[in-house]
Amino acid sequence: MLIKTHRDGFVHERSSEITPRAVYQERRDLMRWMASGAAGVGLAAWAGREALAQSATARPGKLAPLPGRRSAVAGAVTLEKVTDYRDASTYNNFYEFGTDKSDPARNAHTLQTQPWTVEIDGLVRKPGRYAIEDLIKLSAQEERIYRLRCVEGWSMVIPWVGYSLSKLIDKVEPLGSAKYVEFTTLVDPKTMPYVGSSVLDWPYVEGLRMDEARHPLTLLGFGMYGEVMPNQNGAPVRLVVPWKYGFKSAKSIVRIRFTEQEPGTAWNKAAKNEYGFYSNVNPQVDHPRWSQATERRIGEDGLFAKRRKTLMFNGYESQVGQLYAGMDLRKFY
Ligand SMILES: Nc1nc2c(c(=O)[nH]1)N[C@H]1C(S)=C(S)[C@@H](COP(=O)(O)O)O[C@H]1N2
Ligand SMILES: [Mo]
Repeated sequence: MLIKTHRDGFVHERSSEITPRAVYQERRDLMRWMASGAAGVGLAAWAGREALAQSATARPGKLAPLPGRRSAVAGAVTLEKVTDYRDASTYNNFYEFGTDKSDPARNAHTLQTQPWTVEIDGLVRKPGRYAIEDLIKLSAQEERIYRLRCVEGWSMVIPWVGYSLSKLIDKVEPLGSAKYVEFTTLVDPKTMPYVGSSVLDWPYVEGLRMDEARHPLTLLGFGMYGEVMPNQNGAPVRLVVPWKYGFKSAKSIVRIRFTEQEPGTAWNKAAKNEYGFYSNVNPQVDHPRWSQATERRIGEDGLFAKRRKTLMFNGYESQVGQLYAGMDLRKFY
């Protein structure tokens, strides 16, 4: 067991024995522990007050709990304050439902997430149409607190629930010729008011290089804050790639395709010189229209809230830096 604390505020786990938890998870455990009768009388009284005081924040969104989740946190967690559920579920980018940050929370209730299947095809031994229920059960759900930093300069800290995309990749057995993974998301004009607009070339498509897709930090997310994913955050299944700008984290995925060529992606098609295929968070490479050196943490607004310094690879450099060894990150932005 070895915990290494970095100045970037991260704890890097070196052992599965260590299971740091978000505070609200501890609250749940505390209540469960009390219900089991394990607490002594004095302790029970104290724990009862604690549980009462804290239960108000359990299931913050009042959505269904995500079945089968484990409280253990895998990979890196940040010790920074978790963004309020309210902010994380009302300040969103999901252009299918509008381009204002408040549009997805207002409009995404129309999204039909059941039934839902994900088509897996391309250069893979086990292609097929996978039901969302089977995907959820494919591997143990883990809670992971990741920063997500948007290309526009804001960030959040969110407890995601899901498992490493690599678990799914291993299961479907890509061929040796597969070098990239393409993610296509839903286009449904009946429920998505903006897919008729020309703001993007629909469907919203994203892509990762195979080694990025297989990296243990790359999360296939089914929920957040212990609950199923809110529609506006990309229900029922989305990517979370924490060292890349937020737009790489495709929401409401319907197809995963394994390819030999680098996939064309929605934002790259929309503005090639502004959004590259890699889109790694990099404070040294400015967007053509603004600096990427600092960011605003959602929930820390106000006249005197200081902007934070953006960290290389969003703070995940020690885990993902080697993926880009020798690459010119100004060219491959
Ligand atoms: N299908 C789809 N996925 C998407 C987007 C989108 O417009 N459509 N926006 C992206 C952008 S720009 C960001 S910053 C993140 C935002 O995720 P969040 O709202 O859960 O924070 O989702 C990404 N995934
Ligand atoms: Mo974004």
